[in-house]
Amino acid sequence: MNQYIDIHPKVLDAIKNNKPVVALESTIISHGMPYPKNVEMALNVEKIIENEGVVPATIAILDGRIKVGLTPDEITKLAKVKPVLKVSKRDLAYCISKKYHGATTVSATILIAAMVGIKVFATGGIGGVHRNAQETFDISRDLEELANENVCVVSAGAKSILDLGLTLEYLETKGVEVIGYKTDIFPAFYTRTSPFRVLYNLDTPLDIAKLMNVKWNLGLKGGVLVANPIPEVFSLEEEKINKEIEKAIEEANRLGVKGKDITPFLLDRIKTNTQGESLDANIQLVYHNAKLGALIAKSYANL
Ligand code: PSU
Ligand code: MN
Repeated sequence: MNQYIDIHPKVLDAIKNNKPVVALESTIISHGMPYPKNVEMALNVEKIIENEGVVPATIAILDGRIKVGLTPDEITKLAKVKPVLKVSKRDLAYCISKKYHGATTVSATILIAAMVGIKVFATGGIGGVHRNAQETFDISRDLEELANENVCVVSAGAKSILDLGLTLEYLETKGVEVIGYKTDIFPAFYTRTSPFRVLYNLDTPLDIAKLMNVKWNLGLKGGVLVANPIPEVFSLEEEKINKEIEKAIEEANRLGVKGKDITPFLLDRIKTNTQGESLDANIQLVYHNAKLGALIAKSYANL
């Protein structure tokens, strides 16, 4: 395998023997949630996947080594230690060459999953086209990697800190299927609905696995985005959360927050201003996606 990558023995065994594996990102741990809830979340997500008989593989960079599959101690270290770089494709070679710690975003996690042959990746929400991207050019690298690599990403849609309409248009341009899991509506992370529809509503993990199989057997390069709405009981009130999002964006603009700092800044502000309500919703939707990711990985491995 690649000279910069260490694969956990359990993960390696699964990859070699076509057993199901679900990749997990680490920016959500180090930049998306505060300590100690981040550790609790990351360890629980792995358990949820294991309970389905699937191997979890949290991906991160420790001392300049790409780790595919972390031990609980390594997860705890990543959640606590500072500094940890937020690593997207642009940051990967720098982080490794300097032997720094790095937390992989959706984009870098997709890249690494594809390098080692993991087909399914579960996360919370993806990055996308930011509001006002017409001026800032701020379009997440996550969308490029979704376009380029053969990995199925399970998300709860995208947050309305982004321009959801433009994000969906961009995915269409790049040829990425957006699958609503038991829904016709693109979910907006904290809420089950948004003003946007999805074209394809699939209601079993097997149907999703079949689509992945056809796509890649055809030689069509690129990912599949599964949008799995947050469970009703954990979803937030649309008007209220959208107001908080607007407020946080205004503050970011006032303070001149830009580039890779903007998503973590907005998440933190929204969490504080909702007294942690948004964080609890975020954690629950990640659990929900981990479970679905595990089911899709199993179905795909059995095809
Ligand atoms: N959305 C969340 N939590 C997160 C992220 C997004 O609710 O932690 C992270 C993911 O790692 C995603 C990244 O890939 O933010 C996108 O960052 P940017 O907008 O800078 O591309
Ligand atoms: Mn950006």
